Order: sequence, then structure tokens, then C-alpha cells
Amino acid sequence: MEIVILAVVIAVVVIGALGGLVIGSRKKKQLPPKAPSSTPTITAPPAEPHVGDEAETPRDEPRRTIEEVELPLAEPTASAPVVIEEPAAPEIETPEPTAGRLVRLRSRLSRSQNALGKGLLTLLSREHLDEDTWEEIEDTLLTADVGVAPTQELVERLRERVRVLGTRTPDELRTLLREELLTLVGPELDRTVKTESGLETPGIVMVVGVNGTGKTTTTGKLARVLVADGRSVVLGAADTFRAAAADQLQTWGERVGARTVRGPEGGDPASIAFDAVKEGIAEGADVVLIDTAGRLHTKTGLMDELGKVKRVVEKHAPLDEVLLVLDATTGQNGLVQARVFAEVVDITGIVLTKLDGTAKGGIVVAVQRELGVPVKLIGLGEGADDLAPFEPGAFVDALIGE
Ligand SMILES: Nc1nc2c(ncn2[C@@H]2O[C@H](COP(=O)(O)OP(=O)(O)OP(=O)(O)O)[C@@H](O)[C@H]2O)c(=O)[nH]1
Ligand SMILES: [Mg+2]
Repeated sequence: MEIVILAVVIAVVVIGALGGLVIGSRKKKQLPPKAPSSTPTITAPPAEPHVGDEAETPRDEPRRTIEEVELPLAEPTASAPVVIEEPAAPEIETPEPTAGRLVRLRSRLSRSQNALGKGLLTLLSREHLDEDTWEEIEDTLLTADVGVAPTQELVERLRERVRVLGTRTPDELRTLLREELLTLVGPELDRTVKTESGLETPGIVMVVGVNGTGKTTTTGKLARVLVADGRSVVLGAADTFRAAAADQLQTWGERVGARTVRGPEGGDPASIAFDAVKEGIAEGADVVLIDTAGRLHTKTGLMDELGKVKRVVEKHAPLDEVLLVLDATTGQNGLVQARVFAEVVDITGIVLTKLDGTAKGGIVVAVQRELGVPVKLIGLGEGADDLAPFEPGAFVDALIGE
């Protein structure tokens, strides 16, 4: 009998000790998040357990009750899809839903754009619409970067309709101008960003443009839009010019739990883009977004490189969308860029960024004409959710004020 009791006691002690070890070692795993640091990349290595740690720590540890062990909560972090390299990695955010986004951003568009519409309405309301007034109307449109041909078309149609109308009420003028501007912007164009391949493979989107237009920001914002819509995203940092470029993209990705595939600084962008799609396929992601380095359209070598990135990616599957990011504040120069980029990689959509900072919204019309490709997205600020689908009606309303 005593032997049995002794055996039970020994068993209890052994189980207890094992329990202590388990708790101790688990507790250790929780340590990194408790050591916040302003320089996360540097603190990451010491957070790793060292040889001998396991043996030391549990002995000094106060025994904890079962209630204190809250491990199941901590486990999923380890298997989350993000490569969390540093303890201070930001919490995964919930991006703003896309519905209703335009309503919020419309005011920003109006602020920057309605000088054009107001100017036109004022001119059209003049008692006598003489040649000088029509010329002023033309100038107003040209100043807003609408472009020569579209401006002439618009003025011609307005002249005709105003003549037929005879006397004009402000409401009639507004309706007329709205209709004509809308025709110019092209309400019938398909502006959906194509992110579904229709194949087994993920949708593949590549983002291109000259330096500083907002490619990385747009890629990051687009990832958020997709995540908000319940899609899973892999990012490809095919900008290998600077390590900081990949960091910038990775930061966007981490905020929404999207993995970033990156390579060494100065590495081959085509192979990173290829690997990103491979990773997307491997993890069954819905969409792979590839950010590329900014390049001047005049640099032939760099433009060739871009062509190569596209060709190499297409060994996996065709690209579903090639987005050209244009900075709206650069005006007509954007058109020259657009032409060259379109020759090298077939552009399927335009993203017009920084529309919050310019009154030259007419570039929407000009660039669509130039490429025969629709503006699909517009950037209206530096905020993470300041990217909106381009909607012709809302855009024209912002131009002429509702
Ligand atoms: N106001 C405003 N700023 C923007 C918008 N889009 C991007 N930016 C800013 O433009 C700057 C450049 O953005 P990036 O995304 O780094 O540009 P990029 O094209 O990736 O630049 P490179 O990779 O160096 O060619 C950043 O300061 C962005 O915050 C926008 O829609 N509105
Ligand atoms: Mg960039």
C-alpha cells in the first residue's frame, strides 16, 4: 500500500515538474512582445532563445496555476501568414471597406477640382456668349489639362447645344455641362481592376511608372482594398534599386497581413516578380501585386528591364492587369510617359495619383485618349485608404459642384 502511495506521490511530483517546465518554456515564448523597442530590426535576434535558456529559466520561475496559462491565444501568431521578423510588427489592421469610400473622398476631389467646373459655369452663364467668351472657356479647359482635341470637341458641342437652347437657366447649363463632360470622360468604359485570373493561378497585377508617382503607395493601398474585400494578397517587391523600397512595401503588407516576397538590393527584379507569383500559387493566394522600380521612360535599358519582368512573370500565367501610375500634378508630361510605357508593357489601366493636390483633373480625359485605356483608380491623399475607384459621374459632379 505504501509503495502504491509512494508511486502516486512520485508521479504527481514528476507531472508537476513537467508542468512547470512547459509553463516556463511557454512563458518564455511570450517574452518578445513584452520587450517593445524603437528599433525592431535590431532587437529581433536577441529575442530568439539561446542554448541553455530553457534549462535556466524554469527553475527560478514561480509556479503558475492553470488559470494563468493563456497559451492557445498566443499560438496562432506563430502560424500567421506574415513573416513577422520583428516583435514590434504592427497589429494587423482592418482596412476601410471600399463601399462608401468615394463619398468620403469626393469632398477632397471637389476641393481640388471644382475651380474648373465653376469657371466653366460662370462663363457659360454670361448674357452674351461671344467669341471671346468661348475662347476663355477653351482656355479654362486647356489649363485643366483636358488636352487640345477633347477641348475643341467639347466647346463645339457646347456651342451647338447652347444655340439650340436659346435662353439658358443656370440649372439647364449645369445639366448640359455635366452631360458633355461625362461624355468626354467616357462613362461606358470598363474600369474594374482585374484581379481574377479565371485560372487556377492567382490574379496578377503589375504596377509601373516613372519615379515618385506613387507606385508603392498605390500597391499598398490596393492590397488593403483587396483584403477589405476578403481576398488574400501576396506582394512582390520587384523594386531592387533600394532596400528601402522593399521595406516600404513590406510595411504596407504587414499592416494587412500580406506576405512580401523580396530579394537582395540590386537583385534581378524579374526573378523576384517570378518568385512572388510562385509564392502566390504555393499559398493559394487570390492576388499577387508586383511593385516595380520607378524608371524614366527615356532610359531604354530600364524600359527593356520592365519588358523582361513582364515576360518572365508570364511564364507562370498572363498578367491580368498592368497599372500605369501617373502623378496628376505633372500634367501633359504624363502623356509622353504613358505612351512609352504602353509600348513596352501593355498598359491595361491607369491610376492617377495626387488628384488631391492639383486642379488639373482634366488629365483624366487626355490620358485616356492618349492610351485608349481607362483611368481605373485615383489617389486622393497619402492616407492608407485614400485610393478610390474612378467613377465618371462622381468625378464630373466634383468638377462642377453639386
Ligand atoms: N497627396 C498625395 N500623395 C500621394 C498620393 N499617392 C502617393 N503619394 C505620395 O507620393 C510620394 C511617393 O510615393 P511612392 O509610393 O513612394 O512613389 P513610387 O512611385 O513608389 O516612388 P519610386 O519607387 O521611388 O519610383 C509619397 O510621399 C506618397 O505618400 C496621392 O494620391 N496623394
Ligand atoms: Mg516605389
